[in-house]
Amino acid sequence: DSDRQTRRRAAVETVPVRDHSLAYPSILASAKPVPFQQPLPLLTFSYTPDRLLEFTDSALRYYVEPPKRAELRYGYERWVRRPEEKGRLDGLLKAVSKVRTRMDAGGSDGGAWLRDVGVISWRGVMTKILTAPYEQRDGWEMNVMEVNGTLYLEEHLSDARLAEKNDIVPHHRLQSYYGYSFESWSTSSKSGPRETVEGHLPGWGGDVDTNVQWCSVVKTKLGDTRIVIGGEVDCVRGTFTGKTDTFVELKTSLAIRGPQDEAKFEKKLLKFYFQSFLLGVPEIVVGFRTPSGQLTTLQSFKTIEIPRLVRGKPGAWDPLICLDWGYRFLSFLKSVIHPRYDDTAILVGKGNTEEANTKARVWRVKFVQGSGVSVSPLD
Ligand code: 0WD
Ligand code: CA
Repeated sequence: DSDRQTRRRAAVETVPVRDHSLAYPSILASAKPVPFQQPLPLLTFSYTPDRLLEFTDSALRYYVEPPKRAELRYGYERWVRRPEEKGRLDGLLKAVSKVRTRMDAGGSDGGAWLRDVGVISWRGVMTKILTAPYEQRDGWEMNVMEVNGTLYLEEHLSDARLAEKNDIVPHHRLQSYYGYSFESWSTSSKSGPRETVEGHLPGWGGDVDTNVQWCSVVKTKLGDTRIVIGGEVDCVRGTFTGKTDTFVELKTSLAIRGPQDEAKFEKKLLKFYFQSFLLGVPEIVVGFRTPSGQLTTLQSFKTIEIPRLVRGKPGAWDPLICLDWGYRFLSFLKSVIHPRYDDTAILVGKGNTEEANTKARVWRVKFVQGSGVSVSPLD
């Protein structure tokens, strides 16, 4: 039982992130470059307006140039808004199981590859983990399940937090609509020149329904850890090649009017960068807007060039710090959570390791901004 006690103690230990975010120059020197493998797509799927998951590309959109000075407020009253949900893994698990069936049927060793996956998660969760060293504003919590050596990470939103997110002030609600509206102005359901949507302003791609999403599932590797990530892809440029090379991420941001705005934008680029990097999205198109939602300019960024753009600037960040931190974070999780087979038996009070080994256990990870993460078992 001393083993068990040791683990309980380890489980509440905090790994400080403070050093990463505050002692920036010294960390620069000490961060080890952790390799991140180019993400390879496994499959794509769509959510329908009824929020049904189907293995089609029905929700795939094509990039088109938005009209000059487009009004992002357009269509706000007709927005079909998906209520905030808990960020459960169900959809991703469905997709992973589909990948497994396809691979087994195809006779490749892909099934074996999947059995050796260390982490399965939505992209949004991985973005939160990797950008934590620079996060000064928001904390987060996640649930971690361990099944046969694979860690399943999902965001944890308390009921109170969820209610809060669903009850945002109208002003913020409108701002988040601007992002979706920009997607409508900048995409079309067919490739080629945009078709006019009946009864709407020219260039409008159709009313916003946030139930509808096109998602991609990729496999990648951080250091020696194999990771499967799923996430939403806004559109493709030209055609969908089956690879990630034509994926485009769309963003809106307030037009930059001075050095302070610029520094703020460069900070935002950290999240833009990792969000796209994690799915292998090579291009990010940013629509700059006025405070009242009129599009002013467009700027396209090559994802891989973003770190160089911010280097040495006031809002500077270094992706190597994030990857190094991400690797340490996952190693820490594994060291706390991964029971050796015989330990699992002790923990669940069973002699039969086979049986014990298939029992999922849930852990709660808490990240406190500027401080660090802690992990504890959920009993
Ligand atoms: O509701 C939640 N809290 C979560 C939902 C947490 C985690 C995942 N999800 C769902 C997503 O809606 C999606 O179906 O999981 C799937 C994959 O999401 P992801 O790609 O991992 O999500 P993320 O990278 O955080 O966000 C990608 C886009 C956002 O684009 P911008 O450009 O704003 O980053 O997904 C959309 C949004 O367009 N999105 C949402 N839309 C409506 N409600 C939400 C939400 N809660 N979260 C993300
Ligand atoms: Ca987007």
